[in-house]
Amino acid sequence: MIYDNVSRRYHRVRSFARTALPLGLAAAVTAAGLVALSGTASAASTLGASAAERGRYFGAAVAANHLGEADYANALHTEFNMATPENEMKWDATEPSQGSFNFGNADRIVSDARGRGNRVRGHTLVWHSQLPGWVSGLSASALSSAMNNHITQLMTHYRGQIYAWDVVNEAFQDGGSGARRSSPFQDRLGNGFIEQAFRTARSVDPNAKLCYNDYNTDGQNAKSNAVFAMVQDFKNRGVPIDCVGFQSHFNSASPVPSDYQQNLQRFANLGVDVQITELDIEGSGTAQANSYTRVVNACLAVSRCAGITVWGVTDKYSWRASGTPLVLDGNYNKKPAYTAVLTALNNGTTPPPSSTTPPPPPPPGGCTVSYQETQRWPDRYNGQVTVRAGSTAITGWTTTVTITRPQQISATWNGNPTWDSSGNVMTMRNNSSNGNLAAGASTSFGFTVMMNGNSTAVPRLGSCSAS
Ligand code: G2I
Repeated sequence: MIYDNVSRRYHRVRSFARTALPLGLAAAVTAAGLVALSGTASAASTLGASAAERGRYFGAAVAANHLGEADYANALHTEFNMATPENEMKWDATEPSQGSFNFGNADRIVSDARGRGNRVRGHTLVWHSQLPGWVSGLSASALSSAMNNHITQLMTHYRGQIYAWDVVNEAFQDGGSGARRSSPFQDRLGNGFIEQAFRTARSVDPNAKLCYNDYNTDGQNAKSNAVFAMVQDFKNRGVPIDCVGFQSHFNSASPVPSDYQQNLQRFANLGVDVQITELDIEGSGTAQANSYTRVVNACLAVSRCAGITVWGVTDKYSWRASGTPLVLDGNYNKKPAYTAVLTALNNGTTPPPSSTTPPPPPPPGGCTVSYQETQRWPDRYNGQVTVRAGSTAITGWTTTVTITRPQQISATWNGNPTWDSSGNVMTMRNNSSNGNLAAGASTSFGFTVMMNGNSTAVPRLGSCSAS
């Protein structure tokens, strides 16, 4: 696997190198590839790395049957730091007959992502589509139990491994009515099925974010107003909901709405995260690129926009392949849309250090490390460790960062991380371009920590060893 390995220092541009890593080491590398141009803007070289530096993720829908294709896996592993199983967690795949669960394909996607320190979105627990026939044949009370059991089995199997679940998907009708969509759940259990699903989900995995996900809700309209009213009601009554997913499937008949950002913001103002969950935009060239730019800029402008997932790695396997809606073409080449996304991400404001306290004076020889938090969101923060050489030059450094559970490191940049078996201790060593430090010179690496309910614990640094 190839990844871009670049050092990052405020106010100083450093050299850029492409490095091939042995598989075991590469597997421990999360989004990588950053180069700094200044203290506030930096030019990362992959989508995931650039998003991570801004406290966000950039993910892709993943199909298990393509993981064995080298080009697919390379593109996935290089560019993206969040994975959503495209079909493998759906009801027809996971519980094709009642009480008999299949997790094989979904497990492959989860372990592929988690093995690289990447996050996973669970998609989806309760949806009218890709629903096996047996579900539609149940009575109301049997369906209620079956729904609770399905949620419980999936969320138990993946407990602690899923960043956010699409608990309920597409429960509202298109058009101007704002009504609920007819489905076995709606028709037998009534409006309360959504609340029931969210309450059940929270009881099974209290650390996973629980999302409502839908399409044609990307701008303000009757459908998004209906979802908005539901989320507002849930927040008022204490029904557990943490996030709203905006699928964002766009084409000429359904372009990026002019009020896209405002719509994301009004949901965020209800006290939920917003996530762009299934982005694709049919088209090509500059027009497509410009639409992608608008979506990325909208997310970056909304502080509770946690990240963006595109609905596939390559046009080749898109559900709308003929519309070439993704950022890599059918041969995994970067399209203008890719460049537009990366540029928009890189132009986003890099959080400034929250404190200007200088690191302690360097000892003779060796190196020192100091920590500062650089930005905080409701659910996560970015930390930065400055590594400074002592009075003699060094050619490499290693230190450790220990986090307190349930906090979890979800992304890193500007170093080579490995984890102990508990996952609590990250050993970070220099990458190929930031190990050489002149006497007294410094470099830095960074990471994102998901707080998972613990907002007070601070990462602890080990000592710095130099070579
Ligand atoms: O339709 C686009 C998306 C809308 N939001 C919810 C998403 O879950 C949905 O994803 C699509 C997948 O991208 C398709 O891959 O959902 C479709 C089904 O509703 C998926 O298509 C299905 C085909 O219909 C099946 O024939 C096929 O067996 O994919 C299956 C697996 O390849």
